[in-house]
Amino acid sequence: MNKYILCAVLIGLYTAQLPVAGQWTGKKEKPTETKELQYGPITPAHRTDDAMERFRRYGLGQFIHWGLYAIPGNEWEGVSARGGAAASEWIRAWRGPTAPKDWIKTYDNLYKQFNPKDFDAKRWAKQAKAMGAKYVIFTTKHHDGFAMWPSKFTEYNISHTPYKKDIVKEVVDAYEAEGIDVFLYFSVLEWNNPNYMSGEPKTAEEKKRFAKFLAYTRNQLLELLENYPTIKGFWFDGTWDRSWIQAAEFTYNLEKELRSKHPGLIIGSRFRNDEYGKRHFDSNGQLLGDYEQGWERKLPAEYSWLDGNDWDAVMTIPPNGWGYMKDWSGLYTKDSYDLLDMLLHCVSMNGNFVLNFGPDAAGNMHPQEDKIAAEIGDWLTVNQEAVYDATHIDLPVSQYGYYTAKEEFLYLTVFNKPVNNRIRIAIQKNASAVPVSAALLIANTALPLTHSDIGLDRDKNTYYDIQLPATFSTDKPFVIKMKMGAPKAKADKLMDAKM
Ligand code: FHN
Repeated sequence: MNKYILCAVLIGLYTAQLPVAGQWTGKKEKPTETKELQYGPITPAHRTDDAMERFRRYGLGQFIHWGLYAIPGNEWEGVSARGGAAASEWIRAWRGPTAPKDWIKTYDNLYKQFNPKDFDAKRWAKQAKAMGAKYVIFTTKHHDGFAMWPSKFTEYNISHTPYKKDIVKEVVDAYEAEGIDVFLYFSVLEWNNPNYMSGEPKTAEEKKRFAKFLAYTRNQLLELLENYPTIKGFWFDGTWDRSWIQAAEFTYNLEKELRSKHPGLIIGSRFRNDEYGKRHFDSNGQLLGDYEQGWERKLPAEYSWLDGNDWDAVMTIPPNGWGYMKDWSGLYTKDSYDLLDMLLHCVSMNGNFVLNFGPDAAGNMHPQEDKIAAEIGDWLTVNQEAVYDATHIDLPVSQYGYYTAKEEFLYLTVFNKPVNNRIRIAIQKNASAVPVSAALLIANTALPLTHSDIGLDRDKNTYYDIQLPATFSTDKPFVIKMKMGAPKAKADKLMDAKM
């Protein structure tokens, strides 16, 4: 099999496990019939408790993928795994002509050299704080099964490395000391666990083995809640295999148990499925979990696609690859402008944007990640009012950027400044609140605002023009802050042409 076909196969394998396309590339199809479900949602689709209200206000999160895969950094002895492994944190699954001889054996012994000499969780947490992250999702265990905490349920854990110390605890303590909430990423599937299987257990022996795996998974999750009781939630992954899907009764009861042990725990829609195998949304189209957890390296094009659900979108800076990659050459790597656009895109649709960092084996972020963290932090320092605690507002979509709203204020974060420096705001003609004043947030300078009834035939909107200074120019997104108030007396109804 030549490497291009192999690559296509690997990418296919990697992407095949992603949520069903229809769920994330358009409005959700509503089932035509209602089924009586035993293993449907456990929590209401729109929780109103403090923990969930806090989740809604996060805006920006940090994802950290860190584990043994940081040691190879997507290559080995000078040979790139690009094309041989689907992603850097998937490097254990490196196959084909470029894969090193006895690679799996080599990989499964990497723990013996894991000793991040530069690791300083406090440094990471301070960087995340300065960036403006309000929560962090940290990989306790990825698909390779290596536990970054001293688990009692597997020897394959951090205490058996030269580093020895409990990395999960260090991260939890450091981030919470900075006021950043911690969520724990947990991969259900484990490539190297003899009791794991991707297919449905059929024989008595397979059923016995997989039952052991399910018990092990439950033990580790209860252990994480016991060891780190201050965490706010789990970010589950690796739940797409038939073996897990057929265990709907077990996963339903496990979710109930986790929630009972940790009131307020937040669990996304990727954890489990109903008894018909429906993931993320049950057979009746109801959200399974507290928020939509399928927006991975993709964003909803329209607010209506979300059906009012809470959601997060997780994003890599390189095109793909969540774990450390030494070599970013030849790849389009997103800059802070791209990522701020995605952040405002998410917040304008009531979602959280979670930016991924993949530290190297020594415990350092990639230099490009350091640069982007600082640039995002600088921008948010000045413009954070338009992001944090801001929500979606039902207005005609702006061609200039993204609307967010908070109390009596409307914010427009402009990414596309018109050549005439005139920002035209379309407001529904029957709106109860319209812009009554406008200012440039960055300098708090008032801007001229005029009501422009353009007279578009039968237009259901009216327009408010905000004029930026003719000399205004910037290479960064900027925010126009508008105070909203009751519309003034309507202009006389202009005659429409008799068609
Ligand atoms: O297979 C994983 C992948 O390695 C990575 O952890 C992403 C992050 O959301 N989740 C899975 C792919 O959907």
